[in-house]
Amino acid sequence: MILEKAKIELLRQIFEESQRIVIVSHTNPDGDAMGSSLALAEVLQQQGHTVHCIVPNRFPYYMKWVPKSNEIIVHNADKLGIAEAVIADADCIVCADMSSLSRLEQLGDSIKKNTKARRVLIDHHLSPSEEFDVMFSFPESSSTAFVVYSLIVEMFGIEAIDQTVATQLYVGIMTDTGNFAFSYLTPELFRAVAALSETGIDIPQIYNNVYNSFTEGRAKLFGFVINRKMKSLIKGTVAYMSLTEEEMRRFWFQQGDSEGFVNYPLTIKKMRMSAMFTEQSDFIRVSLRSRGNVDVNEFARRYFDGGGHRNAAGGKSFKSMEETIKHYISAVEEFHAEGKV
Ligand SMILES: [Mn+2]
Repeated sequence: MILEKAKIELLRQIFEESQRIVIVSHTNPDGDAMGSSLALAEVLQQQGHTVHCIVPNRFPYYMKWVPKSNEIIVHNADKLGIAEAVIADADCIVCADMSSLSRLEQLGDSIKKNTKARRVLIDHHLSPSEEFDVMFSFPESSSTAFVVYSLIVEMFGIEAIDQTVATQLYVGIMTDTGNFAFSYLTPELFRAVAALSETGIDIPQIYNNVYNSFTEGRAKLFGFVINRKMKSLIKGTVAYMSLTEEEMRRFWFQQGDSEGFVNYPLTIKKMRMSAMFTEQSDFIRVSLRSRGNVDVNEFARRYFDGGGHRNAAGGKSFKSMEETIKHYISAVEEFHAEGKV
């Protein structure tokens, strides 16, 4: 990862001039959103700043063990208005693991109201928007946590990474790489992981805390989705699954329970692309995954007003589940006709 000297100096200057720093991350925060935000917050606090982390909505229950996650302010559950107050007061706002303020909905509007705060982007999604004073956007990085690791080492030295920070960063790297199975597994990444491991973090325990900590309802829901809801198209090379609110209630659904389901069809050898449609209160969340050259970032942009990475992207649909699936099927056929899947 090449960090431009001039940009590092600018970031250093922004931080030096900012007593109150707010770090925000995306809706439905995942391990990388939490890990990268918390690690940066921890190091900036060590440096004497007042730092708050804010996410738009709750993170999954199996992430509650992450050190300092209890200090994250959840905007839509923040009855006292603490998030709004710290945003209004902030000298600097860092957006971590997201490429645009529009991904934050109302929280994004509150940020835009604070016109004096400098805005920093630290991210690895494609196509960042131009609303930042300084951007560290690395689509070729496996995770934002790895970008944060590199920035911390460059600005504050490896000594700034204690066990707490190392655990937080490892959660981000582990979850966004699918436990070191997805793209961008560079030697440089493994050197970073080696440095994290030097701090004495308990890697098998971190794995267990994240991947072996679900409820029985989640296991049964998973079986139901794969057995009853998975359908395939284009000679079994494209899959899709859907979950309605009624189905989720039947399995005592808790936020985060369907996380990762979309990856499962790709365990089938000839599968090239997979989609999961999850009903939310006012829209359908679309999650997309693919293998190799099949570009679901392009697919999400074209058909579902979304985006992300080449092999992992997402979007939204404001139609009914039935209409959404119809739209998906015709989109897949068009994509297939163009030789893209
Ligand atoms: Mn990420």
